[in-house]
Amino acid sequence: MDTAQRFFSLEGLDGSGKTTQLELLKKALENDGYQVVALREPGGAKISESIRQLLLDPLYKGIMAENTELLLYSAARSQVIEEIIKPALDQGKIVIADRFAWSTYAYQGFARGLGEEKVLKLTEITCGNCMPSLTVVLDIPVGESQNRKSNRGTPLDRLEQETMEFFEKVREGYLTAAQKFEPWVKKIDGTCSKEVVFENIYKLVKERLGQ
Ligand code: T5A
Repeated sequence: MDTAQRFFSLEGLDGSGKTTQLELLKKALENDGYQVVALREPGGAKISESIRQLLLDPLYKGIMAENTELLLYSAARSQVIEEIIKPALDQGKIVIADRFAWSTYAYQGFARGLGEEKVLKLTEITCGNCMPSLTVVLDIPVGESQNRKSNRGTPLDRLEQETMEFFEKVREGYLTAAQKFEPWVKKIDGTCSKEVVFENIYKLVKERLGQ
């Protein structure tokens, strides 16, 4: 099996349920006998986690330049690819990422307005052929994302403090990716119950693993 076939990512607006589903998927695949590495982006390696702190710190709201943001997300990704993802895939493990390159496409490409072309060019430099064979977008309306974030009761990070208009564009970016980059990017309804969302993700992942 091509190594990239064992690489999956979950995407969606903040609070769309990625972390919840990542844990369920990891457990299910381990029960099936796979070794699974799960990570979050930005993060997943020491250097990438340090970059995450810079990126999400509300202190830099209104200060961090758009290109700086784009390049920092890419730098964090480059490190986790080399240090964690490629070695794990080479060892025959499954890798599941809570966000990956399609976040940059939706947040920086669409919502920040940096454009598809620029982001895809940079993704090529950052990831090469180390791209997930399947990305599942958990689609929820922006209002639902806001509700889930406020129910969480913790302070909002720099990105979470963006406007409704910004998040509408993020959603549009994800929906565009799911249309244009089928079969690598697939959208599912993230407003269903956690159990139903999980069944849908698991089915897609098993299909991609050829089972
Ligand atoms: N970013 C990231 C970029 O701009 N560019 C990039 O290239 C990258 C990689 C990262 C931020 O950086 C931005 C995007 C982000 O703003 P993050 O840590 O990924 O931040 O932050 P979030 O996506 O905000 O993570 P969250 O943990 O808040 O959201 P999740 O993981 O999607 O949601 P989860 O599973 O924690 O669930 C949230 C709540 O919803 C409930 C859960 O119980 C929980 O309370 N829930 C459901 N409720 C009802 N029905 C369901 N089906 C539910 N599923 C979960």
